[in-house]
Amino acid sequence: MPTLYGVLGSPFVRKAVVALTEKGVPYDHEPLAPFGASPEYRKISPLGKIPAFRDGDRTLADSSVIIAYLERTHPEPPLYPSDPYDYARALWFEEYGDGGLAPVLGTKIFFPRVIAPRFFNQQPDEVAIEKVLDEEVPPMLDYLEREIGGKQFLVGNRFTVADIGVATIFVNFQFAGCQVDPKRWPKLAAYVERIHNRPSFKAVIDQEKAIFQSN
Ligand SMILES: N[C@@H](CCC(=O)N[C@@H](CS)C(=O)NCC(=O)O)C(=O)O
Repeated sequence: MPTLYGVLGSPFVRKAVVALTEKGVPYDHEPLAPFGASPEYRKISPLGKIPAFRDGDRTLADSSVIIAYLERTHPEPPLYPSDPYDYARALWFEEYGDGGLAPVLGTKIFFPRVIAPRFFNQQPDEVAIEKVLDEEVPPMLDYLEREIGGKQFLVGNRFTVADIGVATIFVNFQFAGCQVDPKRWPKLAAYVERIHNRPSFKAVIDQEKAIFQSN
């Protein structure tokens, strides 16, 4: 059975968990914490980041890479569109989640509010966080509101890696006590709720709630 390395709570570990669940792949979970990765772990994940993945003697790092591998080893149900443009757009939204949303909603809001007090004994700078919420977050939510429009999914009328990559960050946003204001961004708010209610997302979110919403 393959092994997924990385603690729950990470938006990137969650991406891999959702993909594994959607594809019905059984796996062992090694809840390895990030930061201060051992030399042994760096052999699998050279940047020391989570998630990483082991499948027999094959090892991989990076959530996007892991999902791309799973798509080839377990093609059903597909998580990437077959149309070339839709395929590229799905990759774009995954990248928008990883490289656009995560550094803001994850690193600047979830990390200082949830992880730093809990694990590093540091209190959040709420003034800085409110500034991020006022200035950096709204243009991102405006963009996604426009992109979702009247659609159920971001790309190609079905659940894809685009939805995994974008919706995962909003789990951390919510654990940080934030929400997508349904009055200002009604389509995005409904979309996030819909994707988070899929069985694959819901199962991992329920496990994470037990960690992050307990005292
Ligand atoms: N592009 C990577 C990002 C992974 C990542 O940044 N993971 C964070 C935890 S959420 C991490 O391991 N940080 C530890 C570090 O940067 O040393 C992916 O998609 O897997």
